[in-house]
Amino acid sequence: MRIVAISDLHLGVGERRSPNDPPEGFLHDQQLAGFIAHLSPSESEPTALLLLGDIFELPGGFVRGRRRPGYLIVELADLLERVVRIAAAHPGVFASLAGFVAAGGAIHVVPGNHDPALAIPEVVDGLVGAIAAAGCAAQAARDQLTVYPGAFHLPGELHAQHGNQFHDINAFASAAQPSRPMRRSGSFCIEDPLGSVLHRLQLGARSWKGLGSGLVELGNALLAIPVVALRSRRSTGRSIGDDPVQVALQPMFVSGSSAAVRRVVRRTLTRSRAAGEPEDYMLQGARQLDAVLTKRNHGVPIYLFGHSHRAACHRLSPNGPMYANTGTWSAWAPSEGESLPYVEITTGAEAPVVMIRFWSADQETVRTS
Ligand SMILES: [Mn+2]
Repeated sequence: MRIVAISDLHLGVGERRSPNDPPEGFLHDQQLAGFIAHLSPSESEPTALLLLGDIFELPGGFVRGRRRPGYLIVELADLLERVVRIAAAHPGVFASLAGFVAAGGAIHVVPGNHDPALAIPEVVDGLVGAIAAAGCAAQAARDQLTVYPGAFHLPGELHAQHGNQFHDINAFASAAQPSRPMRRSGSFCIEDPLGSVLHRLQLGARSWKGLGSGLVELGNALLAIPVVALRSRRSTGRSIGDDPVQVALQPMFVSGSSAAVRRVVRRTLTRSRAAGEPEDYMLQGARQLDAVLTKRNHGVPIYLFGHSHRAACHRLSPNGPMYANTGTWSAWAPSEGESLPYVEITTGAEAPVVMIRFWSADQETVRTS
């Protein structure tokens, strides 16, 4: 079985039409459509496409909604409308997904911190509908698209999750279910990690016009800090049981929130994005996760993440398991340079194989690093 993984596309609603729209982060529609068309699954080579988080700009991320500190409150109708608008802004991508489904391919989706609303079944229905509308049978889309709550785990072969659980400012207290229905029907309460509050704060601070809303966001951020800190402390004390996915989703791999707040202040003062990142958090998190899973006999030879936007493929330690990262196809790449990365995993052989590759519109020049 071949698993092809990409992440962090940050597909938005296209050009910003209102301040409530997140900025569009994806400019490679043609390349992505060509890439997905090229995957063409066959009986001799069954292929699954693994979409490893932050594929869509659905709340959290940059998207506005009503708020209470530490949470976003979003109407289901607005979420569904946003799915439709994202599909309309990226017709080639959705048509290629429909083509992939029609050819018998399976699509596995793991939500990230920019699309936690994918944990809501009605939103998944909306996504299925948008793919079907782009050119495949609704039943096929429903049967072949699966959303996994927080992580995709193949025992003995592969563990894949978005990776925000290792990132103190972007970790969810309950990553398997960051969205909860509100008592008032039709709206959902979604965890709003500090990182997304701060993104909005930065966007607001860029213009005088945005200053008013920036101040509101600042107040919100300050109120959210103790809520987020308390939330993650509570979830850390919770008994985690033995299920490898539940174990992997605990925000136990991140340090306390005071270090995060100090970094964020430094980042705001120096206006340097890099100043906001804890060092090597993804590798540290992956090593700790491997240690915890191995102790429980759930260790795997391949750990796969996204979120950092840095494509990678190497061993976690000499003779240790492999660490791979899908990087990003969005405009928010950490540097110019290598682009359009994907990770290919072959399972079912004696030992699963993982490699990072870079897509070029001219498929002849696809190369392996
Ligand atoms: Mn992310």
